[in-house]
Amino acid sequence: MEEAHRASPGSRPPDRPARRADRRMVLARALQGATGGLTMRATEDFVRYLAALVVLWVTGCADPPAWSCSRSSECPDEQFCRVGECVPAVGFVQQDAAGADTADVQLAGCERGESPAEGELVLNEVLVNVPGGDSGDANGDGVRDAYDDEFVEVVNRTEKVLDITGVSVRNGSADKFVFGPTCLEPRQAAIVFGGGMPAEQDDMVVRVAQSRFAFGNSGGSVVLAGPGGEVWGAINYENAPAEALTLSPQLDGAQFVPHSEISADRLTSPGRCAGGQRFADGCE
Ligand SMILES: [Ca+2]
Ligand SMILES: [Ca+2]
Repeated sequence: MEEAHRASPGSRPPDRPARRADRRMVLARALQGATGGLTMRATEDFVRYLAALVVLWVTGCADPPAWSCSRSSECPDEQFCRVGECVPAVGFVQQDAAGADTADVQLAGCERGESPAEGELVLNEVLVNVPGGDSGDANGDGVRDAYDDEFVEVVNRTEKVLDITGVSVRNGSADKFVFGPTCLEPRQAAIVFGGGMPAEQDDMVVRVAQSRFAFGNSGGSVVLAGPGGEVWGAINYENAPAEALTLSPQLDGAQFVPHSEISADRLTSPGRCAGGQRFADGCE
């Protein structure tokens, strides 16, 4: 069932062989013009020889590095794709690699931000059961993936800059991501995706989990914890629907509901209000 939603690398459009034959014929004609005396048959044999050399070069000499990936389905079993590298899916890595390249990183943390008080940073949306089809491509990398597209959305619901350094996201009691030195602007969201290569966005903080979330669909809990381990937000769920669960009302509700109950035509809204607006503009 999972595989049905992934791109099949072996499938090709029906007209692909014909186009390839056309290209080969064009190349053959060009070579024939260049070599003058060769027959079309000899030229085509030469093209096949060149093609064989290319295949040998690609498979024998130019294998991409084993760690290179853009999504977890490209990694070996028991690994997942984290910011372009296949890394072990289990085991926490104490490093915010995704944050290392962002401009707001300071060694001492976010010096211009305040440490959040309880309730100022809110766990607002989680996706633990990725929908099928294009609507499941929450991280926007072009492929729906049952692990990579899981996400946790937290939002600064204050009008001040918050220092979220050391804040963690957990599956149950297991840390899956700890923020490195990070400033979160007023009414800004931070999204942690399960894997892959999510695109950077200028109005939100985007990160990738340090070990695979692997949230269970049948039940579990997602926890937001402060730097000292204090629980700031949590959702305990059973039989999660194939869509996100979001706070109702957004940002200050006491319960989580299926996303489509708030926004009928959207199953997820990572980094935005359920209706698609920026949090800075208000969700009403
Ligand atoms: Ca995706
Ligand atoms: Ca949202």
